[in-house]
Formats: sequence, C-alpha cells, structure tokens
Amino acid sequence: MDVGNKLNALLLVIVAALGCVLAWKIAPLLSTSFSGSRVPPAAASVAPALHAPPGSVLVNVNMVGFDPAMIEAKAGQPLKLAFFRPNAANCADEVVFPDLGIRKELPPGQTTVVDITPPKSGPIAFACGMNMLKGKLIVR
Ligand SMILES: [Cu+2]
Repeated sequence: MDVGNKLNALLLVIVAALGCVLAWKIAPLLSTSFSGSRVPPAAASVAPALHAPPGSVLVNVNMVGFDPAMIEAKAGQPLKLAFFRPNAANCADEVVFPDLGIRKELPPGQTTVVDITPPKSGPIAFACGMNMLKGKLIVR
C-alpha cells in the first residue's frame, strides 16, 4: 500500500468520525426545549405515522439523532418504541439501551420496534452503537 492510499483511508475515517461528532454536538442544541423538568408527554411531540404500530411511540432516527430524544415512560408499564430510520444518513446502525441489556439493529428504510418495560423510575439512556447519538427515557 502506498502513502496515497493510506492517506485516503485515514481521511475517510476522519470524515466519518467528524460526522458522528457533529451530529452528537447538534442534537442536544435541538432538544434543549425538552430539557429540565418540563418534559412534555411523549405523545405531544410525536406525529402519528403509518409505519408505527398502534400504541407505540414513534422515534425518528435522522441526521441529528433521535427525535424525540426524551421520551416519558411509566415504571412497570410496557412501552413500545418504534424507531424509524428513513435512510442511512447517520451512524445509528443500531440502538442500544445499556442499562437494560438491549441492542437492536436499525436497518435503513425500516421501522424497528423495541419493547421495554422500565423496571423503576429514573432516567434510562439509549444511544447509537457508538454511544454518540443519544436519547433518554424519563421513567416516572
Ligand atoms: Cu454513532
């Protein structure tokens, strides 16, 4: 492998990493209105969509991350999260809930349903597989 090829490969890695970091920096800015204790009910910020099964909360996985990034839930009550990833224009190949031991692939162009029953109140974090795009369940 000559130096040019190595440089190209390095450049690709840097560009990919930058994209992820950028998305990670921008997402919190866009979701500041959801911060603090005034978290609106999840239903208020989610438009109904055909690809989300009845009773589920639709989460769009877009360029800047998970939308909504904050989702209300109730302890002990089953929650259906429908992750819709319209295309591959982000790094969210999968969604991970580290506290719950859940890891699911998010194929582009599909809706992936994740069933969760939060065990107790408190925040439950979720993220892309690289822990860059982030979201949170607010469990009461
Ligand atoms: Cu990522």
